Amino acid sequence: MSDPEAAPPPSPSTPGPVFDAAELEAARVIFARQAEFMMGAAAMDGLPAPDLPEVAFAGRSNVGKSSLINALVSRHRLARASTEPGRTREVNFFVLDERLRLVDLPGYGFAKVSRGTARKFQDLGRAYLRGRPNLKRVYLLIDARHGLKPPDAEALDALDKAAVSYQIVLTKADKLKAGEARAAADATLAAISRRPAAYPRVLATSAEKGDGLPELRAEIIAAAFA
Ligand SMILES: Nc1nc2c(ncn2[C@@H]2O[C@H](COP(=O)(O)OP(=O)(O)O)[C@@H](O)[C@H]2O)c(=O)[nH]1
Ligand SMILES: [Mg+2]
Repeated sequence: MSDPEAAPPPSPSTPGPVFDAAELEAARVIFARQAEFMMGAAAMDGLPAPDLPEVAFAGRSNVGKSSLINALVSRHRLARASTEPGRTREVNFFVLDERLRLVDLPGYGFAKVSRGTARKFQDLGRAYLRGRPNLKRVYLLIDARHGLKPPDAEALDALDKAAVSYQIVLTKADKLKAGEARAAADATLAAISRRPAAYPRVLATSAEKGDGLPELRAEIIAAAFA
């Protein structure tokens, strides 16, 4: 017998077990605890000791990495957003609840810096992704309005090659209608279906409105402490 109250079938972008209320709440509580900026590193030999699990946020410049980190921890200026470019050239480490680090990677697709400088940042990002034993997952951010672009495909290739587990997160979903954001997530999931290191769930988020943040917090906790 069909139940008129039953939830609609899951969207292809959200297969598998979704988090239950207790898991979402546990993640919310951790992300409400103390979050602080630890350090920025401009070279591999400046990284902190790999003594806590880390999850890293990667994506093109302006995709919303810093805004998403701020929104996850409900702090407006923890990871500085766009206005302070110096910081964006380093690998920035934030410690959450003294048990997990959130890592803001240099953006790729720089328009305003020289090719040589851009390469240097990207090399640092790549070196971090390849050589970090405590890196549990990378969140590759994609603007929900634009979808995967050639520079993103390069980043995905590098992640697949490094065999680092990564999950795609769509940003700025508030700029789309709900149905459009869902469709963008489904299309992105279809586009990465054959990529070996891609986690088979795509989240649509908004740092501005909070969409998808409870689920992303739960994903991060699950990945970090699995
Ligand atoms: N509407 C909207 N704008 C956002 C969102 N996240 C970031 N932005 C804007 O996008 C721009 C770049 O964000 P930023 O976090 O600095 O990107 P980053 O370069 O990847 O760190 C800023 O103007 C943000 O205000 C979002 O969820 N919704
Ligand atoms: Mg930033």
